[in-house]
Amino acid sequence: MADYIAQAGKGAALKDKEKLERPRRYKVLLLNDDYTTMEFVVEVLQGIFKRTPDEAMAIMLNVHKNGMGVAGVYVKSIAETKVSQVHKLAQRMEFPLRCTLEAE
Ligand code: TYC
Repeated sequence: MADYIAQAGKGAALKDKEKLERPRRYKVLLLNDDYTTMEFVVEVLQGIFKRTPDEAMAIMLNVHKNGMGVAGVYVKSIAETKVSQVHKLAQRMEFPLRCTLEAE
């Protein structure tokens, strides 16, 4: 086979492989503080992260005890949107709740 055809074949194979790679996932972490109410955190976990009431309670208590915990894992754009939604809602309610992203 001509060299240029073999090269083109390799190039195409590489690009296809890249396209098939699983997109990177990001953990959305909730941080504990002394002022945000437990009730608000549970509401955030249900409303924004679509957790069941039981899951939301367990995640909130884990953050309360250990200082930090995972609210959910998403592709980057969704994770960034969730962080911004949490901050907007917390700001509106005047709670200092913080949340951040961490690559998985
Ligand atoms: N520590 C808070 C309290 O005792 C509750 C809380 C839990 C706050 C989780 C933030 O991410 C958080 N009221």
